[in-house]
Formats: sequence, C-alpha cells, structure tokens
Amino acid sequence: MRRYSAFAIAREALRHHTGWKPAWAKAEPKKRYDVIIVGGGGHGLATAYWLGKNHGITNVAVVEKGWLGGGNTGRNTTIIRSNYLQDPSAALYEKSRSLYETMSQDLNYNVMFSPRGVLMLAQTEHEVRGYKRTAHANALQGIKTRFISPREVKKICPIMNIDGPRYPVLGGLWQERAGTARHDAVAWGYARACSDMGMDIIEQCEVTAVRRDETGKVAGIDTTRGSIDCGKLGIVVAGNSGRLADMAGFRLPVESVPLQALVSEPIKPCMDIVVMANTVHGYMSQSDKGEMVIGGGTDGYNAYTQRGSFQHIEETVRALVETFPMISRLKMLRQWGGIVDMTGDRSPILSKTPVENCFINCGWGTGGFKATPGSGWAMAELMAKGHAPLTDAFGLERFREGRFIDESVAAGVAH
Ligand code: FAD
Ligand code: PYC
Repeated sequence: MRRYSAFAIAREALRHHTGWKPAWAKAEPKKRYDVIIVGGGGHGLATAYWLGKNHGITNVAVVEKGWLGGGNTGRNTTIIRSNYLQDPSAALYEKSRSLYETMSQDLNYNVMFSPRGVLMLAQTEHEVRGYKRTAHANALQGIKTRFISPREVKKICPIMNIDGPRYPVLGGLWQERAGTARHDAVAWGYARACSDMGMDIIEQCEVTAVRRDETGKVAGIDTTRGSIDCGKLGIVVAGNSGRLADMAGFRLPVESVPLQALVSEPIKPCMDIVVMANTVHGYMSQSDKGEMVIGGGTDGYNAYTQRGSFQHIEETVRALVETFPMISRLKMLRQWGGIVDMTGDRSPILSKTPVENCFINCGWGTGGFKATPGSGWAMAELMAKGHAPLTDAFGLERFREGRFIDESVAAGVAH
C-alpha cells in the first residue's frame, strides 16, 4: 500500500508538486482477463477491490465508458445509513455502513466519512407508525436507531420549524452513526488500491457487445477499444443495466429514471446532521464547504439524461421550505442529475444471470452510495465462489417467485 510521509509532502510543496504519481495507472486493454467488471463507479471498483483482497483474484479489468465515478457515484448526495426494514437489507446495508467506519484506514485514502447522524422525519401518523416499526426491527437486527420526539428533533436540528401548518414534525427515526462521506474519494481510493494490486483500470472504453461461446457461456466483450476475452463478467452499470443486459441476452425488471440534486451558495455552519423529509420528497445536509446539499424525489418519467431542470428546483425547495424556512433566503448555485435503476420492491439485484459466468449488480435506485463497500464485498464473494449468504435474497429469481424485499419506506425519496 502506498504511503506518503510528511517529508514527501513537504518535498512536493518545495518542487511545485511535480513529483506526484497518478493514483492509478492508465491501462491499455489486454487480450484476456480472468474477470472483467463493466462500470467504473463505486460498486464496480469495490467489487474488483474485494476480488483481489479477499479472494486473491487480481487478473481483473474494470472497464469504464467515461471517467471513474462520473456516473451516479460522483453525482449522489452522499448519505450513508442502514435503517432498513427487512432482515436481508438491514444486514447488507449495515455491513456496508460498518465498512465505511474504517474505509479511510483500510484504503489509506481519506474518504472523509462523517458519522454526523441521519434523521428521517415523521410528518404524518402513517410515518410515525412506519418508523416506530423500523426502529423495533432495527433493534432486533442489531442496528442502532431510535424513534425520537419532536422536542428531541428540535434540539438536534434547531434551524427546523417543527410546527408547520401542513406537515408538522411528529418525531423522527434517528441513526446516530449514519452520515456522509466524500463520494468521488470512495471511487478514487478503491481505484488506487486495485491498481496497486496489478488490476487494469481502463477508462474511456465503452462496452458495445457481450460475446458468448457456442455453449452460451460468457466469452468476452467488444468495446470502443477492441475486443477483450474473459472468464467471468460482472455488469455493474446502474442506470445502464438494462442496456448491458440486453447486450448479454437477458431482461431485467428495472426502470431507468433521472434523480436530481442541487447545492446552494456556501453559508456559515448551521446544520450538523442530515435530514430526510420523505413525505414531502426533500432532504438536506450541509457540506464541509458550507453549501446546503438538497435533493428530492425522482423525475416522473424514464430517461437517460443526466441533467437538472428548473421544475425540480421549484418542487424540492417548495417541499422543504415549511420545515426549513431559512432556505427561502438561499441562492442556489448548481444542479445536476443522475440515472438511477429502480426495481419494483426498491431493493437491489446481486445475482447470477441466465448467462453462465455473467453476474449482475444493479437496482440500487436512489440509495446505492451507502451500500458501495458492502455491495462490492458481497458481489466479489458471489463471483468468486458462486454463492454468498449476503446476496442470497437479492437474486433475480425473486421477481419470478414473488419473494419481494419491500423497502419502499426505507428507500425514502423514492418511495
Ligand atoms: P455508477 O456510479 O453510475 O457507475 C456505473 C458506471 O458504469 C458509470 O460510471 C457508467 O459510465 C458506466 N457504464 C455504463 N454503461 C457502460 C458501458 N456500456 N461500458 C462501460 N461503462 C459503462 N445513494 C445513497 O446511498 N445516498 C444518497 O444520498 C444518494 N443520493 C443520490 C443523489 C442523486 C442525485 C443520485 C443520482 C443518486 C443518489 N444515490 C444515493 C444513489 C447512488 O448514487 C447510486 O445508487 C450509486 O452511486 C450507484 O453506484 P454504481 O457504482 O452502481 O453506479
Ligand atoms: O438513500 O439515503 C438515501 C438517499 C438520500 C438521498 C438520496 N438517496
């Protein structure tokens, strides 16, 4: 693992930073790899990382059509929590949250994990019942959350108006060790670790076809930088999952929809937790730079455009202003969109596919950043051994067999 001493940092300052090495090597595609991962977002890179670290599989390429983290990984609002209702999801998201606790040390890369606490507001009687139920389930699952009163809400977030006429705050589901991390640092930290293990990170390389041999097994991929053979293929492309599955010859029960977010001008520190208000479709936190990071629900149509719209700013700010009157005085700086892959039960797919040696990791929808390390850990297990206890419930067959993992409440903004 690469380490930089204080001396090295001082030396670079003196020689105008001309000696730093790139964090990961720019690789040319080889003819063949044991494993190819399509998608250089957090989940694809984390899968490659755990394949090397836990299973000793390092003849691996991560193939990315744009730049690392340029998909949803670099576009999300960085919320990390594990307050899910169903046992399989709680196990997976809590595994992930716990891996975030030590990620900076494990990767020797500062991902700025900040367990500042995440609060999901209850603003209807229905939500009060729902979140109390989740708190009880979490207690049985060993996840520390609790339902708190309006008075406690006001104490931990004083800028909030809890007495709004339309949506008063009736309490909230509070997870103290939930929080945020710097999203692109997660991608960069994994990429550096993969590159150090001898894996190839190949950017600007779009997969255009998936090849199969005469028995139907995966044989390789065609890309804008030539054909590459592989033993196993992992498809980890979020909003583009339907397209890749189509290339491989199977169908997925996912829809691709835009999800937008925006940030305000930087202001003085005023809020040191993350608040989600799911009834009204809005959430907010404050970045280390002082910007208010704001998001809402998904756009109401399928699309592949990663853009923001004025309509979304208006809808989201209108949703939040009753509870956060201060945002009426904020100037908004910029907005953007990502394409999220939604399943009907709002739970992910980590699965073998009808094509032998082809695996899929998708369906994280609006909530996969928090799952990045655990998803990679579990996907690597699945690809290396052919099965993984953490992924058992998340197979594609659940849609055929009706074994849904309903997380519409926990999905929050996407319920
Ligand atoms: P991505 O990061 O999208 O990576 C997939 C990669 O595949 C992309 O880089 C893409 O370029 C590449 N690719 C696609 N097609 C091809 C091809 N043909 N060939 C090669 N490469 C290809 N989650 C949370 O947990 N908390 C949040 O607060 C949160 N907020 C969000 C806010 C917004 C606005 C958005 C859009 C999402 C949010 N999410 C959040 C969801 C989260 O961002 C995603 O679930 C997660 O980042 C998915 O990671 P990934 O690695 O699977 O996908
Ligand atoms: O899953 O916590 C989440 C989330 C918040 C905003 C978008 N997704």
